Amino acid sequence: LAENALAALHDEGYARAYDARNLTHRGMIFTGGRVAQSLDGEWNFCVDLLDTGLRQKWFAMQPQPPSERSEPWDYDPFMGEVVPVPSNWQMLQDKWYFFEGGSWYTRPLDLEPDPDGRLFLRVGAASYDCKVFLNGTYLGNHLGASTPFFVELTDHVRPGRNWLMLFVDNRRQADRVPMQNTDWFNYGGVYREVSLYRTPRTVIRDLVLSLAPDSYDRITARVEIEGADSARLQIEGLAEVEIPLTDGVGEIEIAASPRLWSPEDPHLYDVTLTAGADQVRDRVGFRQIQRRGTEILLNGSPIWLRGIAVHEDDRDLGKVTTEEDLIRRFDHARDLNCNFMRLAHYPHHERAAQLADERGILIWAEIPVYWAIDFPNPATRADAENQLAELIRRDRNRASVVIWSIGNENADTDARLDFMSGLAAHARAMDPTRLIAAACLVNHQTLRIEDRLTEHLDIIGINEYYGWYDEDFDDLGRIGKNSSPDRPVVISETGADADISPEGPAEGLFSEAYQAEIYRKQTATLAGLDYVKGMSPWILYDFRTERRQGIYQRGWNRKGLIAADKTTRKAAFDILAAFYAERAKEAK
Ligand code: GCB
Repeated sequence: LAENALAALHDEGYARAYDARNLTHRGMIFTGGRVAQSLDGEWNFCVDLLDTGLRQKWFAMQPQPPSERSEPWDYDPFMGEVVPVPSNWQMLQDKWYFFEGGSWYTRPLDLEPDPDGRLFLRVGAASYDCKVFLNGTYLGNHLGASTPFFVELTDHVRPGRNWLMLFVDNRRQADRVPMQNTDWFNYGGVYREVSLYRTPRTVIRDLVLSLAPDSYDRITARVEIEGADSARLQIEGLAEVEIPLTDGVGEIEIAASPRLWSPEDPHLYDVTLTAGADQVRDRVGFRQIQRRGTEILLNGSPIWLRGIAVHEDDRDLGKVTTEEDLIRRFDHARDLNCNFMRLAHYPHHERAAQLADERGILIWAEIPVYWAIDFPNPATRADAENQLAELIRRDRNRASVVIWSIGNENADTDARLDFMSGLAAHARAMDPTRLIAAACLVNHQTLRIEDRLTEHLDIIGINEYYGWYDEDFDDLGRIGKNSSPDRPVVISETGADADISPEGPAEGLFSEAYQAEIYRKQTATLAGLDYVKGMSPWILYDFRTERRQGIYQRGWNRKGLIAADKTTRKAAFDILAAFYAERAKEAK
């Protein structure tokens, strides 16, 4: 081997060069209303299990026709295999189905010189660790599979042809969020949109709008802007104000009584913010969500959450979200008579909450603090906090989003309590206008809701599978009686698998009839518990998961009310729809 190649092989410290975790929520810019240049489409692609590209610095290669090369190349970033972006590689070729590791995405960027402007790259989501290189320079890395991140390219681009490379690594690791063990498929790749944003020197980084706490006649507006002393905010038909800035930050209260957003009347206002030559837009609804004792109040009135849980998963596309898929999902929720949806177990595509805003569906949004993540590890904590901050910053103008959920089924250890109470405080500090929840624990010995985290939350989520994992269905009634929570409980999961394919059983576990019976018994029991203020059964569609390999599962969790084709409804669908119709009538 050539000397430098040998040196690279023996350099076990190579990974440290790419340790910077610098692509965080701090680099975000506000994108609403901006015109993006899409970088979706064909990218050159190569899987790289051994990190050869990082060791040999493939990102620093210069394009060269094969006939002119004097050395053999182990990889050619500039020609060869291409894949579409967005996509998950598992869905593209059989040989990549179980591939977990790093892969390289490369594409040219042809740019005009623009001395007065700034240029930002936005990656909608890349699973899980994404390192960004431009023209051979490493610009940083981002952790987290489901939140967007930005890289400012301004000082790194040259006029004409540039080369952008992303190294995307989906290896499951104990210190990640989530860790190795989950119940959903570990899709890898760049699976949401990639875009370029051009701005003037002045850049609007953030715009946050909401009703002031406890008020119906004052709106709080907070902005973060680089390169301006003031900004002009217009809320169509409601207000037009100047916001003075100190050190790039401005916060004001505006006297205004907006028409309130609600599931019955999901009214949105067109908003424009202008600072210098920069301008952004949004469509924003105004509402209050609060808790009082065991009540959840929307605009001051008690509400019962008629929900359904959903994953981002598709038989053909994996985790890639399309508008058609989202519309079908919301149509199914409407047919179930839902007013609520749990977007489990990680931040979904931002269009989900936008559609929920338009359609009047309340949203539980979540980060993947799932099961036994590495709670004592400060790096894991920093990662979780950043994913939470990225989610909040992305979606906090969505009136539909009423709950930030900070985790799911985590054992009640001291380290977990410290970690998750910290997350709850973090969420409240960033956003005092929403409720905080988590899927908490039941003590199976004492048959009570018992979890030290609950006192840090507004809503106690409970995942319970009485009649399924817990055989004695009547224990649910016992827990109901034994528990006396001082705040609202939402049954964040319940359900049973049903395999409705020809291979599925006619009765007993995994049959459609058994699932239907569980839904009958669950809804009857839960309706009688006065502190239960809603539910989001598990789950709308069957979803892919490596974990489920039983004869009726065959790689799928089959707790869907609808099969993986997203069309065929199981009997339990109508049972839940009827129950919710009844609840909706009672609420009137
Ligand atoms: C749970 C988990 C969810 C699983 C579900 C199941 O409690 O929160 O991620 O998929 O149970 O089907 O077991």
